[in-house]
Amino acid sequence: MSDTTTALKPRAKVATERPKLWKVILLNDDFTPREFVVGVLMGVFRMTESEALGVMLTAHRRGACVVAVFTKEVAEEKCAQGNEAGRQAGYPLAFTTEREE
Ligand code: TYC
Repeated sequence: MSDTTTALKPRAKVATERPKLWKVILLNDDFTPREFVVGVLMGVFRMTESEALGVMLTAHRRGACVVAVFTKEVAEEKCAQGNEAGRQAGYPLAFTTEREE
């Protein structure tokens, strides 16, 4: 019989926190043309035309729509790009960010 003993190494608990994510939200308004919103969604958020149309229509009907979820920095950058595209064209198009629960 062997007298070897197997000692279990105490292992440090590894914290596995989910990285925090931020939603980019598109807000409806009464002035920005629908086609312009679709173009911004395709250009800034790399959506297909039918994806962009769906998001635009949801915002139009319900007041707001979650566009996508990113890390904080990327969400803020995309949000700023979308707002800037509207501003440059003279429309009140508005995106905002919100931390995901
Ligand atoms: N409500 C706008 C219109 O009727 C279109 C629109 C949709 C504007 C979604 C913004 O986030 C928006 N021209």
